[in-house]
Amino acid sequence: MARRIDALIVGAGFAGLYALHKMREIGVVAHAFEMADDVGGVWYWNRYPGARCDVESVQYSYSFSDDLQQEWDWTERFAQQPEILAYLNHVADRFDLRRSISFGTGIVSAAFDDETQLWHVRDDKGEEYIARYCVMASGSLSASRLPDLPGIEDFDGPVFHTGAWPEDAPEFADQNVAVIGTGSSGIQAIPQIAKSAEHLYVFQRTPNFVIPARNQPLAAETLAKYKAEYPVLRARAKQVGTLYDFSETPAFEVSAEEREAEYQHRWDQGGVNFVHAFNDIMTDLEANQTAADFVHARIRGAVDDPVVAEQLCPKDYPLGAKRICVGTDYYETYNRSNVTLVDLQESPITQVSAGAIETRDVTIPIDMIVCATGYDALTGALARIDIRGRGGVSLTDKWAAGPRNYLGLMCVDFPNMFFITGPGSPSVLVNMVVGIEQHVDWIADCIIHLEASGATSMVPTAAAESKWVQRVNDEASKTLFPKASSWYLGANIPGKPHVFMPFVGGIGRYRAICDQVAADGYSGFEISQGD
Ligand code: N01
Repeated sequence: MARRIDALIVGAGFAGLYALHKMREIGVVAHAFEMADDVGGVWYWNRYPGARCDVESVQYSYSFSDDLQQEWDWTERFAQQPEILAYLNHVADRFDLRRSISFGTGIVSAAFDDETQLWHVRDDKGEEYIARYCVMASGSLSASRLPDLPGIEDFDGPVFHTGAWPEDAPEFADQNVAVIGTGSSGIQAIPQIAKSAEHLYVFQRTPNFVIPARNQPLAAETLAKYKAEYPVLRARAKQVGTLYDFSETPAFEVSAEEREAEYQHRWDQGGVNFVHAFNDIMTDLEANQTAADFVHARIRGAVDDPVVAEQLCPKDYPLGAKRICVGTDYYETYNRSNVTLVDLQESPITQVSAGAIETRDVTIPIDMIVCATGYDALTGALARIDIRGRGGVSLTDKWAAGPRNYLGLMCVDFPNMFFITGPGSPSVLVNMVVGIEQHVDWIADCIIHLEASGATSMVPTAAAESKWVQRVNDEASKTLFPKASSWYLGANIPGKPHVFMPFVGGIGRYRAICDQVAADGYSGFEISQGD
């Protein structure tokens, strides 16, 4: 017999855990389903060497409980994966969440019953559940993607994806290792693997801009200061996401020397703060070029071989239009005698054989392949579930030409199904934890409203949805973001429609819009009352 749940939550990462806690807090019977054997979401799976967050640990953490933020001691400026995973385990224990999570259980389908206005959900063990609400906390960057390389099935060594890294870490010593991909994951893994591999070959299709992390242990006084100032810092983070030093000055309003000094200052500080040196870097191509030129000069200064340095300089897209990367000793790693950069733009991969990767010009003996090839971002995890709304309409069909929803939160024909940090919301463009808390709090208020008014379902109107989709597009087109073939646009997935998915207007504006919608009695939504 199908088990009845008020709110069914898919995923037990940052989003699923907080959603579960919040649902309990508002008195809703909730249960979460998690494919992995434990909590953590992407931080469970991304155990690759060097994995760490590029948002400062004191900010990449929950704000919903002051006791939690006071009792947890971060040890580094940018936390490593094991520390973030330990934190999420602590949260799960501290708030007694595990008893409401089914681990090792994937949700495979969810179908809305038009008559009962309830969701019928099935897991991969064939169990069925009936839920009033579905909260999709399945992750924005969780559907990992292996590259379609000819002959890869014939390779006789191990093939790993950074986003599905085995718990028993592979040994790189005496191995010729290939890393394919130079996004955030590859950039973190490459310097670590280089330290022990016999030889590391980095297969680069597109170079990325890599800003030094300047990671360091978090001094006790710094941590204490953060904790003391949390009320102010968290309130500000609700408006801006991560607390960067956002400049209000356009790049050409200062002299070339001042610009250079500002870039140098931020480069020395480390981290994504670099991108906010001037307020028009993401809107004005010429301003952007000044930042790109600065990074190119740093690359040329760091890499001994001038040919390799040029291959590492991104020149085909604006800085920041692909997710900026933050690394440690990334460029310097190419000065090691056991590291070779293979530029796939000059010589693409033609074949993988049992013990080698062949490019157009060379055959490279390889023992192990590490794919740092990214994700089917924002929609991939949802597409793996057969989701059918009113009248049996499938979410995959509805989104065939690109994701459509209202506020990034809900879709026409999919009543009572909430998406967390999905397309159409600030999502991956802001501190994910801040985005998650905003979404979950809004959803909780919405459910309180629905329950109090005896409503059975809520769904956006077609007009509100269309207007929001247009707005997301319009906001993106004012920026340089669409000028790169990035996963923001779905460009990394063959056949995926090229639509800029996140809302670029910022978390503060987004929050105000969502709050206004709620204050207006959930304007843009149709709410159905029970019989
Ligand atoms: O994935 P990516 P990622 N042959 O898609 C290449 C977050 N994150 O896992 O650009 C050869 O960015 C592809 O090349 P190209 C963060 O938001 C955060 O690194 O398509 N190459 C690219 O170089 C990040 O942005 C953290 O030409 C192929 C790479 O693989 C997001 O996750 C850490 C290929 C994929 O880069 C995703 O990052 C890690 C092929 N067939 C991740 N297919 C931190 O917090 C793909 N590529 C620091």
